[in-house]
Amino acid sequence: MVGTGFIGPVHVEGLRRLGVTVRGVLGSSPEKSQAAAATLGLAHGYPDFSAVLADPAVAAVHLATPNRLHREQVLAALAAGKHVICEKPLALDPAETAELAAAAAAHPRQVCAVCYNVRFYPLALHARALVRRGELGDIFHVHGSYQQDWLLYPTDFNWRVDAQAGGELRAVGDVGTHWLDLVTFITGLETESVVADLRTVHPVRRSPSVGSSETFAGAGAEARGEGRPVPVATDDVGSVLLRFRGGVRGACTFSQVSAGRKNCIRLEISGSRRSLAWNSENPDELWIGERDEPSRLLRRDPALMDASAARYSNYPGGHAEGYPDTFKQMFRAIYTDIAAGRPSPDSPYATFADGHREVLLGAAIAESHRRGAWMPVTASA
Ligand code: SOE
Repeated sequence: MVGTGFIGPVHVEGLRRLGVTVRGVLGSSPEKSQAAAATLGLAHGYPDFSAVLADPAVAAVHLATPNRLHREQVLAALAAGKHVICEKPLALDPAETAELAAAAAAHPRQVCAVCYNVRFYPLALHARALVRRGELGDIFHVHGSYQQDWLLYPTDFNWRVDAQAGGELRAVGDVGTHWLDLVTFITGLETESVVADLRTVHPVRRSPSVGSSETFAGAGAEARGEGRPVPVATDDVGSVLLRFRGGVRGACTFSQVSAGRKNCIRLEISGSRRSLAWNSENPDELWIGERDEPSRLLRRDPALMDASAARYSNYPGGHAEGYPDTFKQMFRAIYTDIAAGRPSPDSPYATFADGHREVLLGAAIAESHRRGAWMPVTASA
Protein backbone atom coordinates (compact mmCIF):
# COMPACT_ATOMS: atom_id res chain seq x y z
CA MET A 1 0.00 0.00 0.00
CA VAL A 2 1.58 3.25 -1.13
CA GLY A 3 0.00 6.30 0.54
CA THR A 4 -1.20 6.84 4.08
CA GLY A 5 -3.81 9.60 3.67
CA PHE A 6 -7.59 9.20 3.72
CA ILE A 7 -7.90 6.47 1.13
CA GLY A 8 -4.86 4.21 1.74
CA PRO A 9 -6.31 2.75 4.97
CA VAL A 10 -9.64 2.22 3.13
CA HIS A 11 -7.75 0.00 0.66
CA VAL A 12 -6.09 -1.91 3.50
CA GLU A 13 -9.42 -2.57 5.20
CA GLY A 14 -11.08 -3.72 1.96
CA LEU A 15 -8.22 -6.08 1.15
CA ARG A 16 -8.22 -7.58 4.64
CA ARG A 17 -11.95 -8.25 4.48
CA LEU A 18 -11.25 -10.36 1.38
CA GLY A 19 -8.38 -12.24 2.98
CA VAL A 20 -5.71 -10.62 0.77
CA THR A 21 -2.45 -10.31 2.69
CA VAL A 22 -1.32 -6.71 2.93
CA ARG A 23 2.45 -6.95 3.14
CA GLY A 24 3.29 -3.37 4.12
CA VAL A 25 2.90 0.33 3.63
CA LEU A 26 4.92 3.23 2.24
CA GLY A 27 4.38 6.82 3.40
CA SER A 28 6.06 10.05 2.32
CA SER A 29 9.02 9.37 4.68
CA PRO A 30 10.47 6.27 6.39
CA GLU A 31 9.08 7.59 9.71
CA LYS A 32 5.57 7.95 8.24
CA SER A 33 5.83 4.43 6.82
CA GLN A 34 6.76 3.05 10.25
CA ALA A 35 3.99 4.99 11.98
CA ALA A 36 1.37 3.84 9.43
CA ALA A 37 2.57 0.22 9.68
CA ALA A 38 2.12 0.40 13.46
CA THR A 39 -1.34 2.03 13.22
CA LEU A 40 -2.57 -0.38 10.56
CA GLY A 41 -0.93 -3.44 12.12
CA LEU A 42 1.20 -4.20 9.05
CA ALA A 43 4.50 -6.05 9.16
CA HIS A 44 6.50 -3.67 6.95
CA GLY A 45 6.90 0.11 6.84
CA TYR A 46 9.03 0.49 3.71
CA PRO A 47 11.82 3.12 3.57
CA ASP A 48 11.15 4.05 -0.08
CA PHE A 49 9.37 2.98 -3.28
CA SER A 50 12.35 1.01 -4.62
CA ALA A 51 12.23 -1.17 -1.47
CA VAL A 52 8.56 -1.96 -2.21
CA LEU A 53 9.38 -2.94 -5.79
CA ALA A 54 12.40 -5.00 -4.70
CA ASP A 55 10.27 -7.09 -2.31
CA PRO A 56 9.56 -10.40 -4.10
CA ALA A 57 6.60 -11.06 -1.79
CA VAL A 58 4.79 -8.02 -3.24
CA ALA A 59 2.57 -9.11 -6.14
CA ALA A 60 0.47 -5.97 -6.46
CA VAL A 61 1.04 -2.32 -5.67
CA HIS A 62 -1.78 0.00 -4.61
CA LEU A 63 -1.07 3.66 -5.39
CA ALA A 64 -2.95 6.19 -3.25
CA THR A 65 -0.44 8.98 -3.69
CA PRO A 66 -0.84 12.56 -5.00
CA ASN A 67 -1.74 12.44 -8.69
CA ARG A 68 1.58 13.95 -9.79
CA LEU A 69 3.38 10.79 -8.62
CA HIS A 70 1.15 8.28 -10.43
CA ARG A 71 2.89 8.22 -13.83
CA GLU A 72 6.37 7.53 -12.48
CA GLN A 73 5.16 5.02 -9.87
CA VAL A 74 2.92 3.09 -12.28
CA LEU A 75 5.71 2.76 -14.87
CA ALA A 76 8.23 1.60 -12.26
CA ALA A 77 5.77 -0.91 -10.76
CA LEU A 78 4.92 -2.38 -14.18
CA ALA A 79 8.62 -2.64 -15.05
CA ALA A 80 9.14 -4.52 -11.76
CA GLY A 81 6.45 -7.05 -12.77
CA LYS A 82 3.81 -5.93 -10.25
CA HIS A 83 0.07 -5.67 -10.79
CA VAL A 84 -1.00 -2.03 -10.33
CA ILE A 85 -4.12 -0.65 -8.66
CA CYS A 86 -4.01 3.14 -9.03
CA GLU A 87 -6.26 5.76 -7.45
CA LYS A 88 -8.14 8.10 -9.76
CA PRO A 89 -7.44 10.18 -11.74
CA LEU A 90 -4.94 7.86 -13.42
CA ALA A 91 -2.44 10.72 -13.97
CA LEU A 92 -2.17 14.46 -14.53
CA ASP A 93 -2.99 14.89 -18.24
CA PRO A 94 -3.84 12.96 -21.41
CA ALA A 95 -0.19 12.66 -22.50
CA GLU A 96 0.60 10.85 -19.25
CA THR A 97 -2.51 8.66 -19.27
CA ALA A 98 -1.98 7.69 -22.93
CA GLU A 99 1.51 6.54 -21.96
CA LEU A 100 0.16 4.53 -19.01
CA ALA A 101 -2.61 2.94 -21.09
CA ALA A 102 0.04 1.92 -23.65
CA ALA A 103 2.27 0.54 -20.88
CA ALA A 104 -0.66 -1.53 -19.53
CA ALA A 105 -1.28 -2.92 -23.03
CA ALA A 106 2.41 -3.83 -23.26
CA HIS A 107 2.13 -5.88 -20.03
CA PRO A 108 -0.91 -8.08 -20.82
CA ARG A 109 -0.34 -10.46 -17.93
CA GLN A 110 -0.32 -7.70 -15.32
CA VAL A 111 -3.63 -6.41 -14.01
CA CYS A 112 -3.89 -2.60 -14.26
CA ALA A 113 -6.90 -1.05 -12.56
CA VAL A 114 -8.06 2.46 -11.66
CA CYS A 115 -10.11 2.92 -8.47
CA TYR A 116 -13.51 4.03 -9.72
CA ASN A 117 -15.09 2.38 -6.68
CA VAL A 118 -18.55 3.97 -7.15
CA ARG A 119 -19.22 1.37 -9.88
CA PHE A 120 -19.31 -1.22 -7.07
CA TYR A 121 -22.32 0.05 -5.16
CA PRO A 122 -24.55 -2.98 -5.73
CA LEU A 123 -27.44 -0.87 -7.04
CA ALA A 124 -25.11 0.86 -9.53
CA LEU A 125 -24.25 -2.60 -10.86
CA HIS A 126 -27.95 -3.48 -10.88
CA ALA A 127 -28.79 -0.25 -12.77
CA ARG A 128 -26.20 -1.26 -15.37
CA ALA A 129 -27.86 -4.65 -15.74
CA LEU A 130 -31.29 -3.00 -16.16
CA VAL A 131 -29.93 -0.78 -18.95
CA ARG A 132 -28.27 -3.79 -20.62
CA ARG A 133 -31.54 -5.75 -20.40
CA GLY A 134 -33.28 -2.89 -22.23
CA GLU A 135 -35.57 -2.10 -19.30
CA LEU A 136 -35.12 1.64 -19.71
CA GLY A 137 -35.74 1.55 -23.46
CA ASP A 138 -33.81 4.17 -25.42
CA ILE A 139 -31.98 6.54 -23.12
CA PHE A 140 -32.86 10.20 -23.75
CA HIS A 141 -31.13 12.09 -20.99
CA VAL A 142 -28.90 11.76 -17.90
CA HIS A 143 -28.35 14.33 -15.20
CA GLY A 144 -26.94 14.61 -11.72
CA SER A 145 -24.24 15.92 -9.47
CA TYR A 146 -21.38 15.13 -7.10
CA GLN A 147 -21.20 17.48 -4.13
CA GLN A 148 -19.01 17.65 -1.03
CA ASP A 149 -18.32 20.33 1.61
CA TRP A 150 -14.88 19.49 2.97
CA LEU A 151 -13.26 22.39 1.01
CA LEU A 152 -15.98 24.95 1.86
CA TYR A 153 -13.81 27.43 3.77
CA PRO A 154 -10.74 29.26 2.45
CA THR A 155 -8.92 27.79 5.45
CA ASP A 156 -9.55 24.22 4.16
CA PHE A 157 -6.38 23.04 2.46
CA ASN A 158 -5.09 19.83 0.91
CA TRP A 159 -2.62 18.85 -1.82
CA ARG A 160 -5.58 18.49 -4.22
CA VAL A 161 -6.10 22.28 -4.40
CA ASP A 162 -2.63 22.65 -5.96
CA ALA A 163 -2.68 22.11 -9.73
CA GLN A 164 0.97 20.96 -9.66
CA ALA A 165 0.13 18.10 -7.29
CA GLY A 166 -3.37 17.15 -8.39
CA GLY A 167 -3.81 18.43 -11.94
CA GLU A 168 -5.55 21.53 -13.29
CA LEU A 169 -9.06 20.22 -12.51
CA ARG A 170 -10.14 19.60 -8.92
CA ALA A 171 -13.91 19.37 -8.29
CA VAL A 172 -14.18 17.89 -11.79
CA GLY A 173 -10.97 15.85 -11.60
CA ASP A 174 -11.34 14.59 -8.03
CA VAL A 175 -15.08 13.83 -7.77
CA GLY A 176 -16.78 14.78 -11.06
CA THR A 177 -14.70 12.08 -12.70
CA HIS A 178 -16.49 9.45 -10.56
CA TRP A 179 -19.89 10.67 -11.81
CA LEU A 180 -18.74 10.78 -15.42
CA ASP A 181 -17.24 7.29 -15.18
CA LEU A 182 -20.42 6.00 -13.52
CA VAL A 183 -22.60 7.28 -16.37
CA THR A 184 -20.47 5.53 -18.98
CA PHE A 185 -20.29 2.38 -16.85
CA ILE A 186 -24.08 2.15 -16.33
CA THR A 187 -25.28 3.34 -19.74
CA GLY A 188 -22.38 2.41 -22.05
CA LEU A 189 -22.69 5.93 -23.50
CA GLU A 190 -19.56 7.65 -24.75
CA THR A 191 -19.23 11.39 -24.39
CA GLU A 192 -18.83 13.12 -27.74
CA SER A 193 -18.61 16.79 -26.71
CA VAL A 194 -18.95 19.06 -23.69
CA VAL A 195 -19.49 22.66 -22.71
CA ALA A 196 -18.36 23.61 -19.23
CA ASP A 197 -18.47 26.52 -16.81
CA LEU A 198 -16.14 26.23 -13.80
CA ARG A 199 -15.37 28.53 -10.89
CA THR A 200 -12.67 28.84 -8.28
CA VAL A 201 -14.66 30.22 -5.36
CA HIS A 202 -11.54 30.71 -3.21
CA PRO A 203 -8.68 32.00 -5.39
CA VAL A 204 -6.57 32.20 -2.21
CA ARG A 205 -6.55 29.52 0.51
CA ARG A 206 -4.60 29.32 3.76
CA SER A 207 -2.23 26.41 3.95
CA PRO A 208 -1.29 24.96 7.34
CA SER A 209 2.04 26.22 8.65
CA VAL A 210 3.26 22.63 9.06
CA GLY A 211 2.44 19.72 6.77
CA SER A 212 -0.85 19.43 4.89
CA SER A 213 -4.44 18.90 6.02
CA GLU A 214 -5.90 15.43 5.65
CA THR A 215 -8.66 14.91 3.12
CA PHE A 216 -11.98 15.28 5.02
CA ALA A 217 -10.13 16.78 8.02
CA GLY A 218 -13.53 18.18 9.02
CA ALA A 219 -14.90 20.82 11.33
CA GLY A 220 -12.53 22.03 14.01
CA ALA A 221 -9.58 20.13 12.55
CA GLU A 222 -6.35 21.27 14.11
CA ALA A 223 -4.71 21.02 10.71
CA ARG A 224 -7.03 23.72 9.30
CA GLY A 225 -4.75 26.26 7.68
CA GLU A 226 -4.22 29.53 9.37
CA GLY A 227 -0.83 30.15 7.87
CA ARG A 228 0.52 31.07 4.49
CA PRO A 229 -1.90 32.45 1.82
CA VAL A 230 -1.64 30.29 -1.32
CA PRO A 231 -3.11 31.25 -4.72
CA VAL A 232 -5.44 28.54 -6.02
CA ALA A 233 -6.52 28.10 -9.65
CA THR A 234 -8.32 24.74 -9.48
CA ASP A 235 -12.13 24.57 -9.67
CA ASP A 236 -14.28 24.50 -6.52
CA VAL A 237 -17.53 24.18 -8.51
CA GLY A 238 -18.46 23.48 -12.09
CA SER A 239 -21.30 22.52 -14.41
CA VAL A 240 -21.05 20.61 -17.66
CA LEU A 241 -23.51 19.92 -20.49
CA LEU A 242 -22.79 16.67 -22.30
CA ARG A 243 -23.60 15.29 -25.73
CA PHE A 244 -23.17 11.54 -26.05
CA ARG A 245 -22.71 9.52 -29.23
CA GLY A 246 -26.14 8.70 -30.63
CA GLY A 247 -27.73 11.99 -29.55
CA VAL A 248 -28.31 11.43 -25.81
CA ARG A 249 -27.90 14.61 -23.76
CA GLY A 250 -26.71 15.13 -20.19
CA ALA A 251 -26.09 17.75 -17.52
CA CYS A 252 -24.06 17.62 -14.30
CA THR A 253 -22.79 19.84 -11.51
CA PHE A 254 -19.78 19.18 -9.29
CA SER A 255 -18.82 20.99 -6.10
CA GLN A 256 -16.52 20.66 -3.10
CA VAL A 257 -17.98 23.74 -1.36
CA SER A 258 -21.66 22.75 -0.83
CA ALA A 259 -22.33 22.96 2.92
CA GLY A 260 -24.02 19.86 4.26
CA ARG A 261 -23.33 17.67 1.22
CA LYS A 262 -20.68 15.36 2.62
CA ASN A 263 -20.15 12.99 -0.27
CA CYS A 264 -23.32 13.10 -2.34
CA ILE A 265 -23.54 11.59 -5.82
CA ARG A 266 -26.90 11.90 -7.56
CA LEU A 267 -27.70 10.33 -10.89
CA GLU A 268 -30.93 10.15 -12.86
CA ILE A 269 -31.31 8.41 -16.21
CA SER A 270 -34.42 8.94 -18.33
CA GLY A 271 -35.35 6.40 -21.01
CA SER A 272 -38.29 5.76 -23.34
CA ARG A 273 -39.72 3.05 -21.02
CA ARG A 274 -38.74 4.17 -17.54
CA SER A 275 -36.24 6.18 -15.47
CA LEU A 276 -33.78 5.35 -12.71
CA ALA A 277 -32.50 7.58 -9.92
CA TRP A 278 -29.84 6.87 -7.31
CA ASN A 279 -28.13 8.85 -4.52
CA SER A 280 -24.90 7.65 -2.89
CA GLU A 281 -26.04 8.99 0.50
CA ASN A 282 -28.86 6.38 0.39
CA PRO A 283 -26.97 3.82 -1.64
CA ASP A 284 -29.25 0.90 -0.85
CA GLU A 285 -32.21 2.51 -2.66
CA LEU A 286 -32.85 2.69 -6.40
CA TRP A 287 -35.86 4.69 -7.61
CA ILE A 288 -37.49 3.20 -10.68
CA GLY A 289 -39.68 5.84 -12.35
CA GLU A 290 -42.80 4.70 -14.26
CA ARG A 291 -45.24 6.69 -16.39
CA ASP A 292 -48.31 4.41 -16.36
CA GLU A 293 -48.06 2.72 -12.98
CA PRO A 294 -46.77 3.74 -9.56
CA SER A 295 -43.04 4.28 -9.45
CA ARG A 296 -41.05 1.91 -7.22
CA LEU A 297 -38.22 2.03 -4.73
CA LEU A 298 -35.98 -1.04 -4.92
CA ARG A 299 -34.15 -1.60 -1.65
CA ARG A 300 -30.90 -3.46 -2.14
CA ASP A 301 -31.43 -7.19 -1.67
CA PRO A 302 -29.26 -9.67 -3.55
CA ALA A 303 -32.31 -11.92 -3.87
CA LEU A 304 -34.08 -9.24 -5.94
CA MET A 305 -31.16 -8.12 -8.08
CA ASP A 306 -29.59 -9.15 -11.36
CA ALA A 307 -27.03 -11.92 -10.84
CA SER A 308 -24.24 -9.67 -12.17
CA ALA A 309 -24.92 -7.26 -9.27
CA ALA A 310 -25.92 -9.78 -6.60
CA ARG A 311 -22.42 -11.29 -6.96
CA TYR A 312 -21.04 -8.05 -5.46
CA SER A 313 -23.52 -7.76 -2.60
CA ASN A 314 -22.73 -9.92 0.42
CA TYR A 315 -25.38 -8.98 2.95
CA PRO A 316 -29.11 -9.70 2.84
CA GLY A 317 -31.60 -6.87 2.32
CA GLY A 318 -31.91 -4.53 5.31
CA HIS A 319 -28.23 -4.95 6.24
CA ALA A 320 -26.75 -1.76 4.82
CA GLU A 321 -23.77 -1.85 2.46
CA GLY A 322 -21.88 1.36 1.78
CA TYR A 323 -18.65 3.14 0.87
CA PRO A 324 -16.09 0.70 2.37
CA ASP A 325 -17.96 -2.21 0.78
CA THR A 326 -17.42 -0.71 -2.68
CA PHE A 327 -13.66 -1.02 -2.20
CA LYS A 328 -13.99 -4.59 -0.98
CA GLN A 329 -16.11 -5.52 -4.00
CA MET A 330 -13.85 -3.68 -6.45
CA PHE A 331 -10.84 -5.53 -5.03
CA ARG A 332 -12.80 -8.79 -5.27
CA ALA A 333 -13.10 -8.25 -9.04
CA ILE A 334 -9.49 -7.10 -9.40
CA TYR A 335 -7.99 -9.91 -7.30
CA THR A 336 -10.05 -12.52 -9.16
CA ASP A 337 -8.14 -11.44 -12.27
CA ILE A 338 -4.83 -11.34 -10.37
CA ALA A 339 -5.45 -14.92 -9.20
CA ALA A 340 -6.23 -15.91 -12.80
CA GLY A 341 -2.94 -14.32 -13.88
CA ARG A 342 -4.47 -11.93 -16.46
CA PRO A 343 -7.06 -9.18 -16.87
CA SER A 344 -10.43 -10.49 -18.07
CA PRO A 345 -12.03 -8.88 -21.13
CA ASP A 346 -15.31 -7.59 -19.62
CA SER A 347 -14.19 -6.80 -16.08
CA PRO A 348 -16.43 -4.44 -14.11
CA TYR A 349 -13.48 -2.55 -12.64
CA ALA A 350 -11.99 0.39 -14.55
CA THR A 351 -8.95 -0.34 -16.69
CA PHE A 352 -6.17 2.06 -17.64
CA ALA A 353 -8.00 2.61 -20.95
CA ASP A 354 -11.01 3.81 -18.90
CA GLY A 355 -8.71 5.97 -16.76
CA HIS A 356 -7.27 7.53 -19.93
CA ARG A 357 -10.76 8.17 -21.32
CA GLU A 358 -11.70 10.01 -18.12
CA VAL A 359 -8.65 12.27 -18.25
CA LEU A 360 -9.33 13.05 -21.95
CA LEU A 361 -12.85 14.02 -20.98
CA GLY A 362 -11.49 16.24 -18.21
CA ALA A 363 -9.12 17.93 -20.69
CA ALA A 364 -12.08 18.70 -22.99
CA ILE A 365 -14.00 20.13 -20.01
CA ALA A 366 -11.06 22.38 -19.03
CA GLU A 367 -10.58 23.56 -22.61
CA SER A 368 -14.31 24.24 -23.04
CA HIS A 369 -14.29 26.38 -19.91
CA ARG A 370 -11.25 28.33 -21.16
CA ARG A 371 -12.77 28.95 -24.60
CA GLY A 372 -16.39 29.31 -23.55
CA ALA A 373 -17.36 26.89 -26.33
CA TRP A 374 -18.41 23.30 -27.02
CA MET A 375 -15.36 21.02 -27.26
CA PRO A 376 -15.17 17.56 -28.82
CA VAL A 377 -13.72 14.80 -26.64
CA THR A 378 -10.88 13.72 -28.89
CA ALA A 379 -8.55 10.76 -28.64
CA SER A 380 -5.63 13.14 -28.11
CA ALA A 381 -6.23 16.40 -26.30
C1 SOE B 1 -11.95 13.55 -1.73
O1 SOE B 1 -12.72 14.44 -2.44
C2 SOE B 1 -12.37 12.10 -1.99
O2 SOE B 1 -11.61 11.34 -1.08
C3 SOE B 1 -12.10 11.63 -3.39
O3 SOE B 1 -10.74 11.77 -3.76
C4 SOE B 1 -12.55 10.18 -3.49
O4 SOE B 1 -12.34 9.69 -4.79
C5 SOE B 1 -14.03 10.07 -3.10
O5 SOE B 1 -14.36 8.71 -3.04
C6 SOE B 1 -14.29 10.68 -1.76
O6 SOE B 1 -13.75 11.97 -1.71
